Amino acid sequence: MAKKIEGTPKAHGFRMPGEFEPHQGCWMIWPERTDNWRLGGKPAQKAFVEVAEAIAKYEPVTMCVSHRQYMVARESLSENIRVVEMSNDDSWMRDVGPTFVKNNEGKIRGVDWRFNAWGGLLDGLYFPWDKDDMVAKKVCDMESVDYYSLEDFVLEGGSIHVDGEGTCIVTKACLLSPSRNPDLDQEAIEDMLKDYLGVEKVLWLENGIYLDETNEHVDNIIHYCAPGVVALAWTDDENDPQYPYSKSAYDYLTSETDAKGRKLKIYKLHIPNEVLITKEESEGVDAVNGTLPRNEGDRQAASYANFYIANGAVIVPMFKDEVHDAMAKETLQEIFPDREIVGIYAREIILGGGNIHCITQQQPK
Ligand code: KQY
Repeated sequence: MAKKIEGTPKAHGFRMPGEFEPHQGCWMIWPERTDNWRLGGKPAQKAFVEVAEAIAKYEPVTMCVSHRQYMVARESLSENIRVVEMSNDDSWMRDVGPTFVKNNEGKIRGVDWRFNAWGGLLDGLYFPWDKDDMVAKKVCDMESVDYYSLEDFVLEGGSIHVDGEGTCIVTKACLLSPSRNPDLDQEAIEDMLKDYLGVEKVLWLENGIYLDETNEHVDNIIHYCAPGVVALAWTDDENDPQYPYSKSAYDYLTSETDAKGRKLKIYKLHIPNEVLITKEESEGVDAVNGTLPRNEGDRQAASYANFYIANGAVIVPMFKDEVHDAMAKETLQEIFPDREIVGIYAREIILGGGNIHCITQQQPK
């Protein structure tokens, strides 16, 4: 069993590695909520299988799944994917899983943040979320990875991006939202990030992706690809509501330096054409009181920045938008010349409110 540790990762010499550093493996959770995933979760399950199989070619994958769906997941996934039973409220491992930190001797520990379903009773996306809030601890237990537990500090893994060399990027829209840590101001939140991620500098974007239901997680608008290198969701269309969000992020980042004093190299990842929920898709989702409705015509927060960096590959969402899909792959190949760029059609994942980065969590080597 893993031990709960007092103190902070920073004080103990631990830091969160960049996602581009070597992985031990990847964690995911099987989707089944019928008030979030249409048609009983079946189309989403197919997409999750494709993501898991793609990643499993490059690193070990563990799929966590409820008792109810255990056999379905086991039968749907290849033998080399480990399937373990784990209670959950939904399938966003990035947000409910542990944030792994590492020291200079290569020792790994976990950080178990408080999870409140992206906003608790104020603007959270479902209730209850107690099973989700246990996932990080259970993952650490399974791996015998000791962990820091923050009972009073709410944070999701999708709301942070690090370079592994002292810099973290976040959005004010999410981290300063009154539904996360209303008693802490920006400085106090920044101190928590420094202590628990082992960083020295926090870069604060104003916004994320337009209409992102997580209060605009940073992992949907930007991705750290290497120290000093980021990929930013972008549009040239000044009439698109995303334009001011991306422009302000670009202007801010070009005027800033990272923790090591470097200017950032910013690659633009043009967002896809609008992804709107169809009538059929809307009708496939069960209406439940207290859960965000999925209405016909609603714009989805679709972005290519929501990719996963695996050992030797980048797994990127595709939207059947010939031009922008191809541009995204080309840009990513330029950024990652030594990794294979694997596109997965991800409409069924974005219909649930997130994308490939949101449903995965890397465990560093
Ligand atoms: O994008 C994420 N990190 C999570 C999205 C949650 C959506 C729930 N409907």
